[in-house]
Amino acid sequence: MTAPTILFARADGIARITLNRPDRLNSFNTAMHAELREALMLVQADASLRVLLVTGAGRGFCAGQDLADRAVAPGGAPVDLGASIESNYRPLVLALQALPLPVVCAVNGVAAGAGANIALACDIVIAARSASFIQAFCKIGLLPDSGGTYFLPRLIGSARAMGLAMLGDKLPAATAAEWGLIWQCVDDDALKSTVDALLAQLALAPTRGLAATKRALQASATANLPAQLDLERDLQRELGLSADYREGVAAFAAKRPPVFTGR
Ligand code: T3D
Repeated sequence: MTAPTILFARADGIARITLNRPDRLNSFNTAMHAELREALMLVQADASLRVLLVTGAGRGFCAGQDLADRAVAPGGAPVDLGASIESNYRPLVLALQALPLPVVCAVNGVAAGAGANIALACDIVIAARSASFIQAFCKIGLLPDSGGTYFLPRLIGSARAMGLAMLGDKLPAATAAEWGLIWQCVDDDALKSTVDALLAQLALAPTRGLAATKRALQASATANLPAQLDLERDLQRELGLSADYREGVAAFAAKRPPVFTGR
């Protein structure tokens, strides 16, 4: 029996996905894409979940596409990479972005190629100090995919995006945090406790409000100010009817901590 390419667990409102091909630095093969897709569908359908964690097993986070599945010797039969992106990477990025709950990515080691950009598609990225981000695509004649050309310039500006994408240099986690590519870089031995505390916090947060926040911040990438103000109005109207808003205001008035249910 082959080992699962991802590990998936759910408890106390927290879903955890661990990419699980450590001997290949958790690079993506077809099976891993399929198992990941299925897990994300389960997360999407489970209303009890309040937060999702994505991380990697072993010393790496994810080294992008498994290049052992791309035996394209010069002169050999070509591979349709567009089909691979259409059926695997594009739906994965869109699924992570569309989940109506916060997605935390714990980058435990090197994140290269699509692995780096899948991390950036998550909402809050925390990396271990020994981790790094590599836009490895240019080393094999490709361009950054999985949203790399979208996320990079928005997060760190065109100059840094261009440099990373064209040179494929290893960006240490500390520099990634300094540049604003990720939320936080922590010492390796603090990664687990930091992430666990964050997950516990988000599992008790007003999930609908966070989902609306995520949606509005994503929309701002392409919206003008009037459109963004309209979206804020519409989402705030919905949140004003939520149980968590009532609880938040009641708790404030009573000078007690709120007990949010995610509804
Ligand atoms: O194809 C499509 O569908 C289109 C979409 C493409 C998306 C992409 O992601 S393209 C980019 C693919 N990824 C890469 O080009 C990165 C390749 N890997 C590396 O450059 C290096 O492995 C790292 C910089 C990530 C880490 O280096 P290092 O020195 O820490 O580790 P290593 O020794 O290179 O790797 C450890 C093992 O993992 C090694 O196997 P071995 O020698 O112990 O048997 C290595 O071959 C394997 N490995 C690492 N990355 C991949 C991989 N095996 C298959 N595919 C990989 N991407």
